[in-house]
Amino acid sequence: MPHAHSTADETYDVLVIGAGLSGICSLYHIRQRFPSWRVKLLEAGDDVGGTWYWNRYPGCRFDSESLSYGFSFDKELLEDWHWKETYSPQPETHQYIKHFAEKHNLYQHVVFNTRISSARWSDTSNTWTFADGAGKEYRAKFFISCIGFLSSPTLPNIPGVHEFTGQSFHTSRWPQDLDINRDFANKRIGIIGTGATGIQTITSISKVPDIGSVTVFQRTANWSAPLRNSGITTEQMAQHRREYDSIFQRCAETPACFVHQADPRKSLEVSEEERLALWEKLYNEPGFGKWLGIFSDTYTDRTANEMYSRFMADKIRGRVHDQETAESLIPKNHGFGTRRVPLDSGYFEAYNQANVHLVDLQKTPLERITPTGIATSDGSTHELDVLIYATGFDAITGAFSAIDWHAKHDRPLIASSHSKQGDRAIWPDHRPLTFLGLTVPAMPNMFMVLGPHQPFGNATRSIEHAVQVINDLLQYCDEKNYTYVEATQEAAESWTEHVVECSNALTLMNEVDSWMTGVNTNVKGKTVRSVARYAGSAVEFRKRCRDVQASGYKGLKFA
Ligand code: N01
Repeated sequence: MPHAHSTADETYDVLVIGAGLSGICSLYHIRQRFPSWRVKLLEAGDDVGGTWYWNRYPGCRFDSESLSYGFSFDKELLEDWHWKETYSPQPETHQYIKHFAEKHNLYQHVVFNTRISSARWSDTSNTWTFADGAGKEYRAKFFISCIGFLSSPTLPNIPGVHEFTGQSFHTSRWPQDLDINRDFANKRIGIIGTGATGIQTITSISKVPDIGSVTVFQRTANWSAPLRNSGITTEQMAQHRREYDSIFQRCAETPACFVHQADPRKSLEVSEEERLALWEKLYNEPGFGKWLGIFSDTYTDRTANEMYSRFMADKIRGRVHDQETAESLIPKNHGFGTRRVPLDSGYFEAYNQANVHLVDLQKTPLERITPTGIATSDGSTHELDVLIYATGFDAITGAFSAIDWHAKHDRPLIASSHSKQGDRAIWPDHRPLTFLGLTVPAMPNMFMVLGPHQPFGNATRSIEHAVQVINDLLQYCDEKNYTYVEATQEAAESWTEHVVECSNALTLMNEVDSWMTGVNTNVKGKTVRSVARYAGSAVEFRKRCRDVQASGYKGLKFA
């Protein structure tokens, strides 16, 4: 633990860590429900927004419907806010979160530029003490972790990453004052990574009128399909406002809280004509339907998945002129939808430009970053002026690993660079152990929003639910005068077992390495697959939370 320059002189009732949607939503509801409580929110950045604050790369936007993403409890804001696009771009979403925070006077409760580096539990006072990088301390009875599951960026684990002398940065650390139309003119841009972020970034940068060249370094080809975004006029927005109730109701009924629901039929139950008709219809519609709205067996039945993957591969062939490039862009090692599918706005067409080049790292792997570019195994060096790392995140556990945890009995949460005591870690091998994804044994008085083992999907919908469950539990503690709540080891083991069982249903997804299955070549120790999220549907998750609540919080111990 770093030396503290100052001592916590105040004990907060609740500390929230992280000012993204989760943190802002938590802060709002705690202020509403416990007006007299001392509450603070600590945030590493200099504004609210979280994901939508940090990810300012060009092209960053929702690929779930804007209308399904706002806070459903703020009816006034739903009435006022005009989503300008069906899939909102990052600046607009960031503005939405800032506006919400301003409207509810939340800024005054946030301490910005404060990155927590250590946390220590005290059994004597039943409090947590947090220290930031400068050694300033904050003490709290309860804390809510809102630190995000895709918030800890990673750079490639290859030689020379810090040797490049041109401009280089990770997409989630995009320079705020960079204007691509001005600053990228006539520049040779290199991008490593073709996940959802890489695809959005590459598409946007390739459209810069005076761009010199764009060279994409692709290790794994990624499926993608057209987003089909469009603007929302004032008249349309007025109509949409009348639909909010039914939109949120639909989200409440689907497994991942999106508006899309799988077609209950199996792929081979219908004629080829009917099958193609559904696929074509969904392909031509906006949004995730083409991932989540198709036949129910597409991600469990290998033949069904292969058929749909062939359909999608042909779509890529139709979008890319050079068929050798098209073949490099079509995934061969995983079927459509077995990794998180990005939706694009002209990604594959970008490769039809003479100044956009694809380097297929399956054929010529990266050797090293040099001061002037990237060297690949065929002996070439790709000379670059700007190098962009769209290389993703130390997902799920990364933001936790960045903190030096001293939980009950001084146990580390994760074996990490901070702590060599791997065998005592609560999450050995980066494998989470949680109760309902909301709390962790040996971490008393700690709650997580969008923590591991919660359902992921439409983030705002999951956040609202988790915040409500946590607030109910805080109220229960308050009413009973409990100052201590902790998940039992048995309850956490049983929940984690259930999470793993549910994930077994995702047969084809489980065979693929990705951030969702916990593998990351850039992070030491993340070589073994683990289960990140609750795959048993958000509907079932909410039911299980209700059951625990109704049982008087069986699985938690109080004092
Ligand atoms: O990260 P990723 P992301 N050498 O991990 C490559 C959400 N999101 O930031 O596939 C070479 O998916 C890596 O290659 P490989 C969404 O949930 C949402 O793009 O590991 N390449 C991959 O191509 C998404 O899933 C939106 O072989 C290396 C890429 O970098 C999640 O965030 C928009 C490498 C990383 O892809 C993460 O997306 C954007 C190396 N050493 C993101 N290391 C919305 O639209 C990594 N790569 C809402």
